[in-house]
This record gives sequence, structure tokens and C-alpha cells, in this order.
Amino acid sequence: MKREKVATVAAILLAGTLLAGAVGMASAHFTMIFPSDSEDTVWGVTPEDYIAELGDTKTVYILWGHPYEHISFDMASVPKVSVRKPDGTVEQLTAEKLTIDSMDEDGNPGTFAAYKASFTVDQRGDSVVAVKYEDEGEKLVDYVKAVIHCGEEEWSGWDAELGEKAEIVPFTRPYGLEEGFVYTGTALYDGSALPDADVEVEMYHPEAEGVAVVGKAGDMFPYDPPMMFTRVTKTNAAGEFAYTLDEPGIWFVGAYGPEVEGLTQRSVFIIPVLEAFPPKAAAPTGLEELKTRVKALEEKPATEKTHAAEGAPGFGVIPAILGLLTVVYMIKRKER
Ligand SMILES: [Cu+2]
Repeated sequence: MKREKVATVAAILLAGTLLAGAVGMASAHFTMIFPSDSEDTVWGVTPEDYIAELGDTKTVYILWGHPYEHISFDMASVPKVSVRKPDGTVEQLTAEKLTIDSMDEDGNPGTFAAYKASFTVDQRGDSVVAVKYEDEGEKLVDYVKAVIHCGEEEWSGWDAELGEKAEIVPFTRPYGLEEGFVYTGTALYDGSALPDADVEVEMYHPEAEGVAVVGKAGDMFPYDPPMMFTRVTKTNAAGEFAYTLDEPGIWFVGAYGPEVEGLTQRSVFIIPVLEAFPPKAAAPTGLEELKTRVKALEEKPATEKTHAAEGAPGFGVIPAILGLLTVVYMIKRKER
């Protein structure tokens, strides 16, 4: 069983690598803002990385690539980075260049140009990190926001409008969200609602998970795998949109605005999504308990036989076993 599983995973990984290499599949480019203690742990980003304690120095890594597939590209220009503190003051941060290990479009390992910036969390509430990144090759300007939350019940600042050229202002507080929650917001351009715009929604994967899931999508949806990587919705006339973030992880929502001097102006919001709370039970304990009880009953007739001479030989046990087996069968069916 275990060996089978390993073989399956290997096959998926191989299929994924071949597929990604052969088809050169593409989903959406995104500018990623991943908080981390070091560049060695940046790809293991979790929702908790977007939480800070008062006095923390928070370093955010700024990366460019396809989050879903874990594909990286070099950043072609220096991003402009700032943080809006809970009291409304805006601090410009210095973006420091570095290289980071990742995977290219063909599935080969490589190092890629990225940036990082740090700030001190000196106020309780929400610090909004804003990054503007221009990529001539992709003909795109990204205006990205991510929220660093600090302090119990200090839920202020996350919905701040920064006055960026392109900007998403959320209706839904972007932390304390679980898988399956709906994320809503308004896309703005030049301070006004951005109507009828494409909104792309995509979740980040660490490398192994990304390769595996891309391979799986290729197997299951060979006619259009990227339709599973990048989901699409639209803004209404008031610039509003909604989308269900159905898995735990780091999500990207990007609204496509107009083209200015050949560059599409896009607003992006990054949303960390937690696992379901309260946590789901690891194993169906009810089923295990039923199995144990069935086993006990099955062993019972053997002992009952010794009392056969005394009269009715435990006939009631048989229907009891049948009844329990039916329950087990139904539970198993439900699990599928
Ligand atoms: Cu892309």
C-alpha cells in the first residue's frame, strides 16, 4: 500500500514535470509578498507569517512568478515598497535585491532576482504593505497589497484606501479567514470603481505540491489545465467582486485595469487562508469504534455455543451483526 502510494506520487511528479516542460503551461504572473525570517524559509510561507507581535521586525520578500505552479521569473525592475501603519502614516521602505532558489518555466532549478524590505511593527493594528512593480516583458504594472496584523481585536487598517493608481479595497477582513470563506472587495482605478474588469484568483503552492497538482490537472483536464490554476471572475458596475477561497494557503486576487503606455495596470490583494476551524477530526473515530464492536460480536457466537445446551443459542447476535455491518457499509458509502 505504502509503496503504491510512493509510486503514484512519483508518477504524478514525473507527469507534472513532463507536462510543464512539454506544454510550457502558463497561468497568471503575480507579484508575491511573502513575509519570512530568511530566504531559506520564504517558500514555506504560511498564514501565520502575516501575523506580527508589537516590536517585531518584519521582512517581506517580493517575488515574481506563477504562484500556483511555483514557477519563478527574474524581477526586471526595482519594486517600490511602502507600509501604511494603523494610524495612517506611510513609511517608504528600501527594497534590497537578492537571488532566491526556485524553479523556472521548464521545471529546472535556478536562482532568480527578487527583493526584500523590512519594517518595525511599532503599532497595534493592521500594517498594509504596498508594492508597485513594473514588468516591461509582461507589459504589466502590479499594485499589490498584503496586510500584517498585530494585536488581539486590533482589527483596524486592513480596509484602508492608500490612493494607489490601481487598488483593491476589501470588504472582507483579510485575516481570520478559513478555507471555503468568500472574499469580497472593490477594485478601484484612479480612485474610482473599476467596472466589468477581469479578476484572476490563484493560490500559491510550495514546489513539490505545485508540480504534483499541475500534473494532476494535466491528467484530469488535458483540454485546459490552466483553467484550474487561475480562476476568473469579474467586477460588477460598482467595481465589486466576490470569490470563494476554497483551500487553505496564500491566495492572490488581481483585477485588470486599463492599459497605460502599453502597460496593463493591475491591482492585487494577497489573502492568507487558514485551515477549517475547529479542526476536522483526523480519523472517522465513529467508524473505528463500530468495527471494534462488530469484531467483538463476531467472536461472541463461539462462546455462546458452549451454552447451547441451556436453550436459545444467541440467535439475537446474528441480526445485531447484520445491523452493524449495514451501518458500517452506509458510513463507508457516505465517505466516498
Ligand atoms: Cu504568467
